[in-house]
Amino acid sequence: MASSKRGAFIVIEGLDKSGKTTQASILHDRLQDQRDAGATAPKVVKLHFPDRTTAIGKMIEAYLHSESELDDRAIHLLFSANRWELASTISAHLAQGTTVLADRYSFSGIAYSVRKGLPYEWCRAPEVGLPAPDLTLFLNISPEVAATRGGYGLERYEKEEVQKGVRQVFDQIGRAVQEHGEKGEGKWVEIDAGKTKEEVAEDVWNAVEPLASGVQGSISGLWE
Ligand code: DGP
Repeated sequence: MASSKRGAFIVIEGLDKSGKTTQASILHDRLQDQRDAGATAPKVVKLHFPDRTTAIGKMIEAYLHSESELDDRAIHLLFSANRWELASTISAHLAQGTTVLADRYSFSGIAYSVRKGLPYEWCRAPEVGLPAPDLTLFLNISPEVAATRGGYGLERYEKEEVQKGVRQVFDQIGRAVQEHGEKGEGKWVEIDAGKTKEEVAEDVWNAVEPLASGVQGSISGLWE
């Protein structure tokens, strides 16, 4: 890896049951294999948001399990704070040349809360300035197909009508990111997540490979 390169920040987004966690794991292993092969490939770390291990993450988990009720704005800010808790860790990894994979990020934050009726700009505001992804892979699946994948669990948002609304907001975010270009938001690539696991993994890899050895330039703040 050239010393001027920093690590790439890659985000995987999508509805519940779109295969994000599976694909993040396959991608992580593939990047790790590259490194194990002795090449000068970057280190790689994988994160999942919400990170349920922190004090804030535990409050989020209680909410998702319907063990607590919170005002829509309060839970929105907790999800955002949960990302801010890890912001400096993400930036440090990237600066050290480590590739960072995140299973969900700010786009989920906006999509799930706008679906509840909160204003888009209000939802976006607390995300501004977080480390900006270089690439967001949106695993695109219809809410109907997602609902057939092993069924939903018991968590708060795992209902087809909720997912339909979330999907609409994701579409709006994707269009906005694609229209604004890459500055401060990174690139948004839609992946057809209705294909087989192996096919999706291949499409994911094709999008990620150009960034797999690191990227040039400093880390920007999201929407800055
Ligand atoms: P997951 O651990 O990826 O299954 O996510 C748990 C649930 O939380 C899932 O239904 C999506 C939702 N979620 C993830 N991130 C956010 C966020 O930032 N805000 C809100 N409101 N919901 C989120």
